[in-house]
Amino acid sequence: MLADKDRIFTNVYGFQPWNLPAAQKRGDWDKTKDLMSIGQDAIIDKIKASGLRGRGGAGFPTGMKWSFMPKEPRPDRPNFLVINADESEPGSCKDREIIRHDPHKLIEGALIAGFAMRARAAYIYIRGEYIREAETLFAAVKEAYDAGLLGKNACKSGYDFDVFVHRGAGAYICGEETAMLESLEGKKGQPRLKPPFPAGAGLYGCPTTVNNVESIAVVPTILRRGPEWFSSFGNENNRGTKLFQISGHVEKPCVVEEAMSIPFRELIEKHCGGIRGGWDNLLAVIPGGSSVPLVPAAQIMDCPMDFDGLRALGSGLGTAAIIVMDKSTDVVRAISRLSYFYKHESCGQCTPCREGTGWMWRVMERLRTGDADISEIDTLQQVTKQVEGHTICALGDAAAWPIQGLIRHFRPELERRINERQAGNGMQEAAE
Ligand code: L3W
Ligand code: SF4
Repeated sequence: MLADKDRIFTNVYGFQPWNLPAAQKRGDWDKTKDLMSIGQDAIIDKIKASGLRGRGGAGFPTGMKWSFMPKEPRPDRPNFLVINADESEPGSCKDREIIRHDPHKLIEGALIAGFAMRARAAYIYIRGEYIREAETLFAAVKEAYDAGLLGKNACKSGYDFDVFVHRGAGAYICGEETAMLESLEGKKGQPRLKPPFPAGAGLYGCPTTVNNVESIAVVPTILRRGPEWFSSFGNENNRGTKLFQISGHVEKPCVVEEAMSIPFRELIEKHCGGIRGGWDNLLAVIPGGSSVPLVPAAQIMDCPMDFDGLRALGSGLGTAAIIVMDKSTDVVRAISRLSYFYKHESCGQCTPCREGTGWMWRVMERLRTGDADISEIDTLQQVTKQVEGHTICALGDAAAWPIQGLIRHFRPELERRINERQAGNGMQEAAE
């Protein structure tokens, strides 16, 4: 189990105030100027050496992403940092805890990361439903300005840096990085085709890096304690500590910071008091937020909870939002409900996603009630393959993968429902 001394988010449960004096007592904003004084490229090298991979779902190496930014930005084309706080993935609730209770880790991280990539400013795009959290963030940013930590000559570093907080308006798709840029520009939040990636043409057409809240909030601690310390946790290519969010049928749902690669069973035993009704009662787990396929109980027990361990099981770490389902779960209904979510949140600009998500949801509903033909299971599988990889953004994949996982692991359950329904219909016809 991760020792208390190795936790980055020491106030994640809000036992202490979030405000600047309390944050400074916890070590935030301590000699930030010294951290910056090693220079921009040295900071990027340290983040590369730490092995930090993006915490927003895709796991892209953070230091490498920063290195894509121009080293000599033109005055009329400044670099920008955009921080993705549009946490809307079903099951995800970690960035909320950081913003609620440790906002200064994020703001200090924004300054250091922004400086490293020669950004003029950071925009924090926060989910519209996070009303209290946005209030906290606005207040924390103001504290930082008032104390001279942001703005002109931030932290007396000689570097000018602004942080703007921007509230979303309740669209899941604005969490997709290029839809977020559109939304920040005041347009309808619809994803752009990539390439160009944001580092080439991002906010207002300027070089931009989009990072998740957790990715930025861990940066000051990595620099203070050293990249070797961070990379001492987790398996190769899956380094560091990580906020896991565990919901569903465990005794004690929670958000907890643990070492990356902790085995599933250990994580649940140590922090959640086990599975409701005991381990034999576990049915399946969605390990990374609703966008990744579920994994049946028998496969996940000893799996290292990291990018590669879960990929080997045909799933993914995603945002590390672990949704635990015991045997009382109607798993077909659960996945059908997720299908409805993606249909509802599709921005509608590309046909496979706009038409496919609705189509997949309607078949899922028929499978839920058993009113489908048995051949529709294969047809549904084929349609998910036609959506996956054929859309502008990852929402199409995210809608397809949970269904693929269901068919892969629970086909007998789908067939049982259809057969029982048909047998029931047959008996009714015979009685008539
Ligand atoms: C420059 C290249 N930049 C890639 C950058 C790219 C992006 C990052 C990762 O989706 C996933 C998605 C959700 N030159 C580059 C490059 N980049 N190649 O690297 O890119 P990508 O396309 O792999 O992923 P993405 O579009 O950022 C993120 C999944 O996460 N997810 C849900 C997330 C939900 C939240 C939330 O609620 N807060 O984050 C869960 O699994 O489905 O697959 O920055 O520009 N050659
Ligand atoms: Fe919009 Fe869906 Fe296409 Fe993404 S995949 S751009 S959400 S229609």
